[in-house]
Amino acid sequence: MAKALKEHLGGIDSELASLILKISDLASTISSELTYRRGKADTKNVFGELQLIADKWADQFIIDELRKSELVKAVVSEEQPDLVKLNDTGIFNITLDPLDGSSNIESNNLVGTIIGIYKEDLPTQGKRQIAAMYILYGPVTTLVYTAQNGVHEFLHTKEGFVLKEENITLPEPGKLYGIGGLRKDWLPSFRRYIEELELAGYKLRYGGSFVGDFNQILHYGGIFAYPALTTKPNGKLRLLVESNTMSFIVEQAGGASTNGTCSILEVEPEGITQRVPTYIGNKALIEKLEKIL
Ligand code: P6P
Repeated sequence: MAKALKEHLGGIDSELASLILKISDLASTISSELTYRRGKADTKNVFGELQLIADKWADQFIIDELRKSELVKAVVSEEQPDLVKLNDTGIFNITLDPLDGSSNIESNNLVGTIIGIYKEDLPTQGKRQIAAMYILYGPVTTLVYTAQNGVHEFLHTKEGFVLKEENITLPEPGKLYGIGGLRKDWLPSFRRYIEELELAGYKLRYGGSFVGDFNQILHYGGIFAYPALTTKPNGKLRLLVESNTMSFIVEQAGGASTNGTCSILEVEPEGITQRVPTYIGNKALIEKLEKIL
């Protein structure tokens, strides 16, 4: 019988384990509600992006459930304009992208929930995370987490989340590349770097959701990037609620991240809405890219 998530979490701090388990309990409700929470809301998020009904519902649902847990002090969410205070006696601070890639809901492509867990008050550097996780709503629902104990993946079954793979490391040298933005807007040096990967036989996999595209890199190796663009020097991805979480996971899986000059986890946030050029994947690919950029 494959190990249950609760058993796997037995080796970490008990309050952190309780929080991760509490979050994992939300997965089946979120996944099933995607069937019904469809269409556009009539509001925009702090990034000026049109919110979907599912974005707003998932955001409120997760925040309400975290509040009930009494484990969480505050949340920074992609769908909230400011930090949301939950419990003064809470232990953890959370970064949250409730439904990353939600524009994929209409076309039934991958979406997911991205969560970073801190004890430090937010905003703070990504290296201060004590755990990071995501839930991926796809053909099946999976959960990936690290509590600085390696990266582990669980499959949602009728019996709950059971271990699918533990201590995941990025396969070398990797097979895939997935790059956001328009090719014409990539920096020339970056475009040449990608053309070299193409000549070396790397295959394009880009699905419009960071969490889904990252999950492919975790399993098959390669590089994902939402790069600096000539039109958007900081790219598109949000430092706190997207890039820091995935960078923490990839570095725990033997990979690397960079904003072009240093690990994304080292970037000192200037505020909760900061975007960051995001390059993430096999260490050798990231090191080579940093030299070029
Ligand atoms: P584009 C989703 O909105 C997101 O923030 C990431 O999940 C994804 O990688 C990116 O934006 C997709 O952006 O410009 O390709 O639609």
